[in-house]
Amino acid sequence: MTPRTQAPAATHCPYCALQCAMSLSPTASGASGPALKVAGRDFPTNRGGLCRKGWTAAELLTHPERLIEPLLRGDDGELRPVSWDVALERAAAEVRKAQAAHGPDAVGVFGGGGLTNEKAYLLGKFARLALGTSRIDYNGRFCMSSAAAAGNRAFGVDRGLPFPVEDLGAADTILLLGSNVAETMPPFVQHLAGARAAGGLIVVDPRRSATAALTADGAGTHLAPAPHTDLILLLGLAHVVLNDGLLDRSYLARRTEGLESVARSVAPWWPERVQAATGVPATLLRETAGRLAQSARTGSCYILTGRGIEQHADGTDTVTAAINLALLLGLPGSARGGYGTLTGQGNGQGGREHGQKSDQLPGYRKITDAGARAHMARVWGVPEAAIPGPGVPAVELLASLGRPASPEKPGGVRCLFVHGANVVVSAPDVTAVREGLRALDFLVVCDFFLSETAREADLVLPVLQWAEEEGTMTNLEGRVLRRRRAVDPPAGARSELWIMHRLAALLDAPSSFPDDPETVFEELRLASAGGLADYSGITYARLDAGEALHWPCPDAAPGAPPHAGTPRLFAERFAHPDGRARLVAVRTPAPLPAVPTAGAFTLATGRLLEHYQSGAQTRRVAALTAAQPEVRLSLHPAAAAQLGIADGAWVRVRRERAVAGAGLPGPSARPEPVVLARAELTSGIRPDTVFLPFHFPGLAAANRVTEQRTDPISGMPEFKTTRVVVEPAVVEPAVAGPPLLASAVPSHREEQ
Ligand SMILES: Nc1nc2c(c(=O)[nH]1)N[C@H]1C(S)=C(S)[C@@H](COP(=O)(O)OP(=O)(O)OC[C@H]3O[C@@H](n4cnc5c(=O)[nH]c(N)nc54)[C@H](O)[C@@H]3O)O[C@H]1N2
Ligand SMILES: Nc1nc2c(c(=O)[nH]1)N[C@H]1C(S)=C(S)[C@@H](COP(=O)(O)OP(=O)(O)OC[C@H]3O[C@@H](n4cnc5c(=O)[nH]c(N)nc54)[C@H](O)[C@@H]3O)O[C@H]1N2
Ligand code: SF4
Ligand SMILES: [Mo]
Repeated sequence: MTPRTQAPAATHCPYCALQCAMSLSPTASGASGPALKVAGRDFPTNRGGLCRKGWTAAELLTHPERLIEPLLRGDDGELRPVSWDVALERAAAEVRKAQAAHGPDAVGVFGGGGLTNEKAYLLGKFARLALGTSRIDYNGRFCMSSAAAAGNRAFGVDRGLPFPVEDLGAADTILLLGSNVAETMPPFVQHLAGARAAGGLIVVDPRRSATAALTADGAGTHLAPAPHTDLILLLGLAHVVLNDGLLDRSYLARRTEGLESVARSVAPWWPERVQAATGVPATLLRETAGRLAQSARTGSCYILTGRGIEQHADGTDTVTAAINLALLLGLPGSARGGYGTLTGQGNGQGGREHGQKSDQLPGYRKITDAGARAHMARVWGVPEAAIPGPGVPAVELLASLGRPASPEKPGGVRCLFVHGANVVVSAPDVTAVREGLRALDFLVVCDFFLSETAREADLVLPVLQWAEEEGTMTNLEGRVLRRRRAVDPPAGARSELWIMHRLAALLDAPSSFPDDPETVFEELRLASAGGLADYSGITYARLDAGEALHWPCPDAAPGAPPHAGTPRLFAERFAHPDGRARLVAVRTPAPLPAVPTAGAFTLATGRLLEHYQSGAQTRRVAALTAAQPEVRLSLHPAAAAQLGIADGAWVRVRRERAVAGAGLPGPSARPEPVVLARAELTSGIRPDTVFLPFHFPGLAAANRVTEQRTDPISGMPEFKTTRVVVEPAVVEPAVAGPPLLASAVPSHREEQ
């Protein structure tokens, strides 16, 4: 690793969507080569602050497990180094073979919300034009799809925060639903200071999370509904607002459609009935609605959502209910507050705009829209018919891997390219996902570490890390930022733009695939021009000059001053053709069945401060792994006592229905997978609920028990509510490596 210059590079953290600003400066050589020193940099989202993941991010640049040459699986099953020429020629040959035998859609692409805008854009183009497949989707489907669908439905556009983060400082009330920012975006907590000082931070979480704990000492209120009852809670709050006349009638008349149907739909949800369904006391519900309305009238009030209420099979409707409440209070687009969702991945916002989604073309255009197709055909210089139609969302794509054609279903993907996702840990029902990957004819994984998914690959291509590449990212407020190269990459690694450039040439692609980030961005500008997410007025030069540019930022007419970007959307109008927002009445969910047996719980999953996502990166940072070495199941002491489970004891967690014998075992009659974890007793969780972080692989993977059930509108999997049974487990300590379950169980194949 060679530092580019002695001057610090002004860049942003590689991990989450807060995109904290940092500077990287070279230091004296360490044991594994020259290292970079990380320092926080002043910026509106982080104001110089970083979390532990950010502080340690540069360690991974010189990590001994870093991939530095392409690896190809031999006939003996071993991955061995090969040259780039051999690697790429093989990949191209496998593409041709799969498509000759099974048609263009036999090749698939799985992208990621951590990719730069340039990579995300080129990956969508690569799938459609170089591979000619419709089968592309990405891990953002697991992340932002419900909030995006709800935002599009209500506002006609999906930008996570339609206002700058710093606006939250003025709030005296913030309702934070299913978000644990104290662990998932620690520097964000400073933006809650105003609301906390006013006693108005209201956190909705079935756990007393680190964020819920911020409401202590008069700073606010923690509401702990049963998991998956947020929709009812929100209907109840809307009921009180309507019933007590707390709505903003003039705003609703001027700026919205749909009040009557929403009023009808919330009428049956009076507070006592909501209390019975959610466990939140009716008095607290009335107080909360009153406080929200009071500050919407006289102060400043925001409603924010996170994955806790979004990652459900009715996540789109739940977010819609949150937006309905915000609209009833007159907040979106007003100077007195707003609604927003807290985007998760580093480029979770940009990654969902440029064509990685199965139904999307760049500029947040619909792939089924004739005008959008004609526009993209012009930009790409191809006939419109060369652009495939819509593909399928991520869970369906993964379920199709290796599937032979049948009278009911077309054949599935036989050759898959993965760019920036570790689905063997992070997708729902990982046992089925692993089976799908093994049923493929050929799997190509681009990564800089041998992630659990890369371990399954036939070909692993080593790519660049954040501090080694140029590009742009779009943060949670829709602001476009520059990622800057601070060090030279290891000799054997290549940029993904270069990989696509080379493969496109080998596949005789009909359009150009530049490998220079700025050239790709210039094309992205043209592609996005006139779309909802319009970047055409943004240039590297403007970003490098320090301009704060939030999309939409259209290119100015010749001679006119450049567009200043749009930090605040909706001030004048919403993005629907008539300018009005839509209130949408939502269906009420069927109540969860009552807990029938001892040991049955609702499993919620989520995150720990120290680990990022599948843990492919943070489990390789010594300080982070030392702080959180293994998976722990949070369990209430009263529930633990009933089951005879002590703090620190091993437990196994399995899907409830497998025990009850209802339905499963599944297609291969394999034993139902279980998760093995140590119990961590805490009174900070409801006695009917348990919690697992999803950062760990093998038997510790929470997603062994989650299911492939998805939201019908967004395709979002149900990550946050799984009915499980928890039992004490007998564990044999392994000689080396993770422990093994002594009593029966693990599934049919090696799982570590
Ligand atoms: N440390 C760390 N930070 C991260 C990430 C990471 O992996 N690690 N990932 C980034 C990404 S991609 C994302 S998407 C964000 C996610 O950020 P968050 O949305 O804050 O993260 P989660 O922990 O998934 O879920 C938040 C909370 O939802 C609660 N919850 C679970 N089920 C329910 C429910 O039914 N109702 C309600 N009201 N709450 C529920 C959980 O108890 C949890 O405290 O974080 C980003 N930042
Ligand atoms: N049970 C449960 N499951 C969940 C969630 C949950 O709350 N509960 N949350 C879901 C959410 S919100 C998300 S976002 C997903 C995320 O889940 P994943 O997609 O698994 O996320 P990461 O662990 O970030 O995986 C990214 C992989 O790509 C690599 N990588 C990083 N940057 C790049 C790059 O620029 N190019 C390439 N080629 N590779 C790169 C990393 O080394 C890593 O191996 O997990 C989802 N899964
Ligand atoms: S909060 Fe997110 S962006 Fe900021 S340092 Fe931590 S991981 Fe990085
Ligand atoms: Mo996410």
